[in-house]
Amino acid sequence: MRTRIIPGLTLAAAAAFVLIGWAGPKKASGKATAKAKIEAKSGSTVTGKATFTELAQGGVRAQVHVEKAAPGTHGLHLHEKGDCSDPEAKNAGGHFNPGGMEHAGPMDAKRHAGDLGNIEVKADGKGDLDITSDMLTVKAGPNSVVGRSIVVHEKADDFKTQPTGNSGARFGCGVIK
Ligand SMILES: [Cu+2]
Ligand SMILES: [Zn+2]
Repeated sequence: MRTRIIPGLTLAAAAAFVLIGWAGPKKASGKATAKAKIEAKSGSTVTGKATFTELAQGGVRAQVHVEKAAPGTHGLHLHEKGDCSDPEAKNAGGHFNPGGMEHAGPMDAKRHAGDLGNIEVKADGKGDLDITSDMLTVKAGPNSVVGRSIVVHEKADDFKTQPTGNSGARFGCGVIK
């Protein structure tokens, strides 16, 4: 009995997933997720990836993974321009700041929309950050992450120093598409 029902349910679930996927946020916004591939800059070896997912209740979940990074704490921001072509990622511009706020930490109500805080890199050179932001969207609009860049820094973000958090060189950069 069970073995008969389960394949049927699985098929139904798969069909429902496809239908919801087509009729849901993807159609309304054009896109429900965006991604970035992080490349090494400024003589570093860091690589990685980031996925941005539009949440049903609003806001965006950002999942970031880095490798070959120096163990420790590294500032992580979205920068204004989706341009990582410069060897030091200078073309990425400043922190993404559509609200005209001061630089701060990711838990501060007043902050740059691009202030994702810090990512912790372990002894093996790998680090992960999974964070939700109510100041970002994937869908088109002034706060959309698409067309911006994600930047991993040399040093920790102190959440205070204006306008960068004093996190040093741009060690990794990826254009968000
Ligand atoms: Cu930055
Ligand atoms: Zn900032």
